[in-house]
Amino acid sequence: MSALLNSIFGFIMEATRPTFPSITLTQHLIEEQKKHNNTTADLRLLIEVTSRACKLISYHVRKGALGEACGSANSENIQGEIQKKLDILSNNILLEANAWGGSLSAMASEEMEGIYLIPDCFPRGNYLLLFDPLDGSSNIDVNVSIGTIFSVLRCLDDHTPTEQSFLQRGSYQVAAGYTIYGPQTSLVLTTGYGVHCFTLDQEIGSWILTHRDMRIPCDTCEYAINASNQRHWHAPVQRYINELVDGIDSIRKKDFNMRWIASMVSDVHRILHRGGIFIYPADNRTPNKHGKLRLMYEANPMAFIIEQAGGAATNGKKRILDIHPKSLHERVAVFLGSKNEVDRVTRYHLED
Ligand code: AHM
Ligand code: MG
Repeated sequence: MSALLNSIFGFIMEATRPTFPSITLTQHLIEEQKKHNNTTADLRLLIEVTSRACKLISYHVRKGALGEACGSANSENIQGEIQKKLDILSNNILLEANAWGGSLSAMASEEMEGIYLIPDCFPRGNYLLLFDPLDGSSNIDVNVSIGTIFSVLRCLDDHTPTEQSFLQRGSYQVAAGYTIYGPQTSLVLTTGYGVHCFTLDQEIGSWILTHRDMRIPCDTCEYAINASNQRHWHAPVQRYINELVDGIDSIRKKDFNMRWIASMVSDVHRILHRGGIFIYPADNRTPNKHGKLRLMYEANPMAFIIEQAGGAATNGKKRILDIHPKSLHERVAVFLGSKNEVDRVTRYHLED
């Protein structure tokens, strides 16, 4: 009888066992610290607090039209873009969550013109945090995946940090990540030792490691670009995309597929999972001639993640992570994803 009970119990245990070991974000960060000595307690706290804030943003995103935060805020950010209520709410959630922890000195965001100094009533720490609180926010009201992108730098100033303290090359980032609010809520993170993806277990409220050491294949048959801007593109982009469109009839000798979600986190997330190239080029328009995306809190964190996963990221001519920023909200052309494709389109620019 007890043998029978044992085997029934064993069967139930086996049937209900998760198919992946449940490593939480906290465990993962502690293990990284043990292995690489790169994730100080302050950095861990900062990543945990930021990812906890993202759970709250995820909650508001999921509420959609049932919540209070849908629709336009009837205001513009520093880039002259119309802000959604959720842009502002997400920005405030990240500011409030990160103000008191003691690991940060200042923050900067797509939604704020200047930097945000940690108020005097809280301790100041050794790191700087940059974020795009809700990237792809034009998609909010139509229920398409959007996300939060963040980048962590060391604060090298002994004194009160200024905008200048943030203007460090992307290669100096100590951590970068994004969360994607889609059918699943996921957090993708690098601290310089590979790229790992955590899925939010909604029932228990924890980030669980679900994809360790993500790798981007060097070759791909998928590209992502807003093709409606074609008439504005520069010659190297025209040349590259024309070849992809002509597919098997071009020198590429294979057909390509196009995907454009108009939400960078979603396009990058797909590329991390199955390869591809994402392009937002500079073009002939003013004021967009330097590209649309922002270097410090969009291109840099994504470039760090992509490179850590074996891909490449350039502005068409040089590595994004080597660009020395001149201002907080600087824009940059972006070519990132599968290495062989990024190398090719970069070569086309250098040959031009
Ligand atoms: P945002 O930060 O104001 O949301 O803008 C960035 C977004 C990216 O997520 C996306 O790749 C791009 O803008 C889409 O641009 P377009 O509207 O030209 O398709
Ligand atoms: Mg954005």
